[in-house]
Amino acid sequence: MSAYFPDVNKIKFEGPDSSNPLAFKHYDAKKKILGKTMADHFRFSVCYWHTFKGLGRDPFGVETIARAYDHAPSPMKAAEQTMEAAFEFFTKLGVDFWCFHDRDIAPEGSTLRESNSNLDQIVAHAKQLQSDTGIKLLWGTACLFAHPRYMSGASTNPNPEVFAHAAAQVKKALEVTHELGGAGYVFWGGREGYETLLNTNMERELDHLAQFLHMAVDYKNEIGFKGQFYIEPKPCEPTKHQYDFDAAACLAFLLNYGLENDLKFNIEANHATLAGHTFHHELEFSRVHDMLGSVDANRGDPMLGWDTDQFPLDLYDTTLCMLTLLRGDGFKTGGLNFDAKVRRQSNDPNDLFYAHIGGMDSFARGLKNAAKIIRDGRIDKLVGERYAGWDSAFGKKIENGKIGFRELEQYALEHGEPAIVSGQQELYELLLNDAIE
Ligand code: XLS
Ligand code: CA
Ligand code: CA
Repeated sequence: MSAYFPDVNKIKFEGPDSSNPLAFKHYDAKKKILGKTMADHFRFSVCYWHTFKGLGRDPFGVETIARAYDHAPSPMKAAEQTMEAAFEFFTKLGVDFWCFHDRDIAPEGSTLRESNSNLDQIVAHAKQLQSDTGIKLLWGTACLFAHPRYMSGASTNPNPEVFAHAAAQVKKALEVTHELGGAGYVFWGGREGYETLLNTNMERELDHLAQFLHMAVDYKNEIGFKGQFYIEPKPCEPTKHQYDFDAAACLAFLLNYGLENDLKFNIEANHATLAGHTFHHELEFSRVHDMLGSVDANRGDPMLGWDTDQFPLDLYDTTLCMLTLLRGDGFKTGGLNFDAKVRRQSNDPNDLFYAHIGGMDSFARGLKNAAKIIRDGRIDKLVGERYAGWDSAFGKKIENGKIGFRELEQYALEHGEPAIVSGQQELYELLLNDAIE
């Protein structure tokens, strides 16, 4: 298996002093950090859509990237070759997982039946490659946003026939994800939102979105698929106001419709920043609500402000992300999927390796830094001291609901002005900088 990336051998860990760009300097799969191997901490995954199907098209220009696996007499042959190229890439890079949308891996046919049969054929091929290589599926999903039928949404479409088509597509996507032993399934509502109040019945659309997810849960149980369901927040792009805006909006939606035990979150870094949050804010919000399931790693460009899906390199970001994950005891079913794409001017196949190696090394550094912060303990100690009042008998009484406004008024009258204490943000920042390597 060495057809599509002939210049690259298996990527090895060579340590921080290596000058070889096709080697890991920090990601050492078997190295243990805080009792767990790096591979188990990250459960790194490569996404099919950007890495193999993203060919550099943008609103101003056509594709700039030509891949050898696309040279084929038919779209199905190209799909087969792409799958082979993908598994060659996963193996050489040394990741354990991959992710896909149904329409990334097999071309849409002229009927739903034909699309399903295309998918079955490619899935059989993928299953064989999974068993040959030991690489596993982190999650599958359905593309419910590219075809014109979904221009006004999939499950939130004004037309129930479109709802039916989307249901049929998700039914099949669940079946093939199950067939491939997927550890999860993602719902990202690309066009589930609205542009204007004028033509939109928001109440019905939200109800339909929830109904659709309930049906998916029922079908999951019916076929015995044990993978975790995730909902992936994103505020905008392509829809102006998406119903799954951010983690808080998703939580409110799930609670409102009784779905909170059936889905967790797949948090994407660039979606957090588009929502006006930091990546670590969204992760921490999810963690404290026990909703953190999986991560789509990437970064935006602060100068551009749209969904640029660049590979993550910011060590502050990766450190704080790993700190949240470590505090939450890490991934269970989820993993760290690179939902990131090379720039359209990076049209050499080797660029795909540089991109992923850079991302994996950045997260490996983030993990080492986060472990250092935890071992060092100074930040945790300071936070403990900052909230120590809540551990006192008085603080406990409030937390345990033992006293109310009357008693609190009495306390305030007796004790006078509370001390005004520094939040010491600069000290924390200095300690963070001490850890960054
Ligand atoms: C798009 C989303 C999408 C989901 C899967 O912005 O990131 O790729 O991860 O449909
Ligand atoms: Ca994503
Ligand atoms: Ca994105």
